[in-house]
Amino acid sequence: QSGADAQLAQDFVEFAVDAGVLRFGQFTTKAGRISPYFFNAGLFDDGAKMARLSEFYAKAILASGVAFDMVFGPAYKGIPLAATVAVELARQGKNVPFAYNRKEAKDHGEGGSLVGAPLQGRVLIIDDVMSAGTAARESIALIKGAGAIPYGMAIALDRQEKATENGKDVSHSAVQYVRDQLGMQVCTIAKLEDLLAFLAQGTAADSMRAHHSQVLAYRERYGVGN
Ligand code: OMP
Repeated sequence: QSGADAQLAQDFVEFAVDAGVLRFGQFTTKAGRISPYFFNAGLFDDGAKMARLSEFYAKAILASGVAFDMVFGPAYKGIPLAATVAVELARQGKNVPFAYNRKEAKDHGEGGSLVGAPLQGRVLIIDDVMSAGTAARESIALIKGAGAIPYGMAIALDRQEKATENGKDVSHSAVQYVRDQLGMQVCTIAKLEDLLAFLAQGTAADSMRAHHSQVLAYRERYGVGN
């Protein structure tokens, strides 16, 4: 992480905590882990927050240098993300088509489960969080099925924890799998390590520092290195 990326990550963690999107307590993740923190992107719930969120994504995407011909937002949470990130990318001089999917295939009207621009070329998937990687696998299959290339992935938070395969923990994270095994570029605004840095710093409120040891313990149990 360069200095600029680290600063962007810290600003983002602070933004997410202030917005109540990143919370501390006891949560059960999709993979069934009890987590002391949870990132709920659905709580970026007004125009100003969405505008700021899409700026973070666009900055992280453009700074990563990832190549892409279009963006794709997996239903449901990826849909507003892909739309607003496409708007922000256009504002920053890179106008690309965007598409998203429905979870339920329509049986009338235009039909099919894909909406928006045709899926073609190098597709950048825009999603919220990657934990164990289930959601990522679904999007990748969908893009390949349409004959396009799942080329990159942009996410807000990399939880840097062990992926699961057939219900079992494996030693690598979902991000590492997507990057190393599938050869895709993954660009993240912030990672678990940025959250830990935020919680450890002196300027964070005492209540935040109190969560530090719990998040650290969670990382001991489920975390992976870079
Ligand atoms: P995987 O599909 O296992 O990678 O988990 C990603 C999904 O988990 C997200 O799309 C969310 O539905 C959910 N999730 C969060 O939104 N925030 C978190 O902090 C943790 C999870 C999770 O359940 O792991």
